Amino acid sequence: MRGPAGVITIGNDKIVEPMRIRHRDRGSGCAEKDGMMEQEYSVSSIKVMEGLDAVRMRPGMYIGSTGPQGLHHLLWEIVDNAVDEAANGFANEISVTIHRDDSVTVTDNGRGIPVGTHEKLGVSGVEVVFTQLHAGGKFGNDSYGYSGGLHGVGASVVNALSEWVKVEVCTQGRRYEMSFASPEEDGHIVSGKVAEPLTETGRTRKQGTTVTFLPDKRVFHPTVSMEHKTVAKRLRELAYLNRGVRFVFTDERKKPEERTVEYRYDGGLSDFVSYLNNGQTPLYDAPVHFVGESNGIVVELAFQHNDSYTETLFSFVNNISTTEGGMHETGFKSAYTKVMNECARRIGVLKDKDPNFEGADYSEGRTAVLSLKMRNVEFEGQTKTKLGNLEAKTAVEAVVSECLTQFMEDLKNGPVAQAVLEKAVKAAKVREQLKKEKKKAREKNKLDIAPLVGKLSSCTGRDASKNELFIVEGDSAGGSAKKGRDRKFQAILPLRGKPLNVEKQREDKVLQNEEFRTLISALGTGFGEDFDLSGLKYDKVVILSDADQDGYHIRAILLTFFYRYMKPLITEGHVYIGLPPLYMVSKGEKKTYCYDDAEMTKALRAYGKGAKVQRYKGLGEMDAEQLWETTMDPHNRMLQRVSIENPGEVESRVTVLMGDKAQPRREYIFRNANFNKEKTAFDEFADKQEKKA
Ligand code: TTJ
Repeated sequence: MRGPAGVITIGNDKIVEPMRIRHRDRGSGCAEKDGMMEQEYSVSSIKVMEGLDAVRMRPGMYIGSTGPQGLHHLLWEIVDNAVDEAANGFANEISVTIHRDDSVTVTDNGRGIPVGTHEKLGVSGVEVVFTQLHAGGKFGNDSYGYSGGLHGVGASVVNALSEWVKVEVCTQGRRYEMSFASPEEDGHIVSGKVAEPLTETGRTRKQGTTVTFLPDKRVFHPTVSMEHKTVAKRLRELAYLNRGVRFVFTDERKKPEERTVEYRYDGGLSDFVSYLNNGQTPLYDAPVHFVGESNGIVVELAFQHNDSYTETLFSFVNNISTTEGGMHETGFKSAYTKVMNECARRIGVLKDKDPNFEGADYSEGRTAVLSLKMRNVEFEGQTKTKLGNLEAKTAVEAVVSECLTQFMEDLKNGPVAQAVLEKAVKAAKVREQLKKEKKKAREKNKLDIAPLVGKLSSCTGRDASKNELFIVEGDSAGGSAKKGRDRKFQAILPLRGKPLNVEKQREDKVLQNEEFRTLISALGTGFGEDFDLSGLKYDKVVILSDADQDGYHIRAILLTFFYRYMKPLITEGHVYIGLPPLYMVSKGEKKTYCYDDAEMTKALRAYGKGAKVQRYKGLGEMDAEQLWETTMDPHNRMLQRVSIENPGEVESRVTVLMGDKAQPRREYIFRNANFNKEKTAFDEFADKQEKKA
């Protein structure tokens, strides 16, 4: 960072600087003298890349969707061009008008799209901007300090997806007009064709660009009518982000008295923060606000604390909202915490022996807006609204460190420093208190849990590496399991009814649930943060539930419980699903257990005449011997081991592997027939985890 020169203003003072942001890093930055304009940004500096039909073919690739969002995107593409002109200091008024026929007009009072002829292409700048994909000053030149990321280059995209476009440019005393249209010719649509070439239509004292377009009904569904609220909200936001620029929004569909709204905020982000804090009680009278520059990145920040406990942070990069956060937010928080801790020590709020306050202590009740202007933006994340550029973190850290330190060291800002630190002191106290209470609660629960083993039928063997715990659905199946088991190494825990679905509960509620407490105490591992695998008293924990919806649900709940509170139990491979057969086919003394319909049909055929089928609707229908034979006997049974496949991919896609000594044929049948046929508890579980992640 190049010293305090980058700082435009700081603190509670009203900002009176001109709106122009200069980019000192590049020799060929924005023009500072009007006379330089032509050299700085000539028609030939526009590079050409692609044709328009591609846009018609695949609108989604360019504007995301052909629904309402895509429709509004058209407007933002145009508005961004005007905002760029304003942000670089060449315009201070932008108006947007929605007409009754759903066409929209955007006007600025900037320099005007070039009307001269493009060197290589031999057509006017206006034509290049509206007919060449990716044309615009944003690629390969320095006429603008930054560009709006994916935005602001799409005038040609708008043309391609509009029924018609009209452009008017006023510059150097003359008015020019041009229009485009997308007519249907020979059964297919010609996108964005020149309808009337660029013509000088008179003299004028005005300056600027006016673009009117009608979104194409053949592209957008269900409507080409833009929503008042959406447009108003974005224009207001842009007004906050572009201090001093006047945005005039007219909606001709409204009653005359509601037709026009104006947004202009000379305080910029300060005003934005005040607006967000509206209805709250601020802890000091005006937002802290500064702008700085580091390494070609312009960083602007405003914040103000209120007496609530919630943090509000809005961040933007090139006027685009970064709702998923990213590097700039990371840099802001780390620098903020560092500076405030230094401040706390200097003032003596923190003594030598005290630990630092944490980021969360400072963010309570803090409303902040962070806005960056930079080049080569990389958006990441699920909705591409997370800033990925590492240099943004460095730049924000540099600017915030310097500006915030300077601000906090200034004696006249003492009240702000005091309010911020007082808030942090309280927050840290509450945090410590909560930590203690949580610890106490956990210890209390540990004690409470000890005697709760009543329902468990434990095994006699003491070798944990051989022992198995069967969690069995229902008392009657539990009874059979108790009778049928090998008590040397098999313990039975019957579950009555459905256990609590832990996903919907807080930890303390889960602990009050008797089924889970019994389970936790039976396993001997503790749970949650205190989980300790070395205490595990069973090598295998087998869930035995019916092959019906209820059974699947119980399974899903138990797995979720293990996943949330005893994850290593799953990752270390101790959790299994017991698989009881669905049918028994018998004839006289002979019998075969079948695990799906195909197997059953095959057995029936093999036995021939006189064969009988019994269908097991639930575990309860099997007697003790049958349950042992089919589901519990290690030599015969089928178990699935539960594991988490590829934790990096999704937090937890739970996969089921065939385990134990099951016969390969059965494995095959199971994997290919049984599980693929219907949505299982595992799928439900995995779905849920996926959704959560
Ligand atoms: C071009 O080179 C001379 C100085 O101005 C540059 C320019 O393109 N300025 C400009 C473009 N101002 N406003 C626009 C613009 C405004 C709207 C509403 C729509 C479009 C596509 C561009």
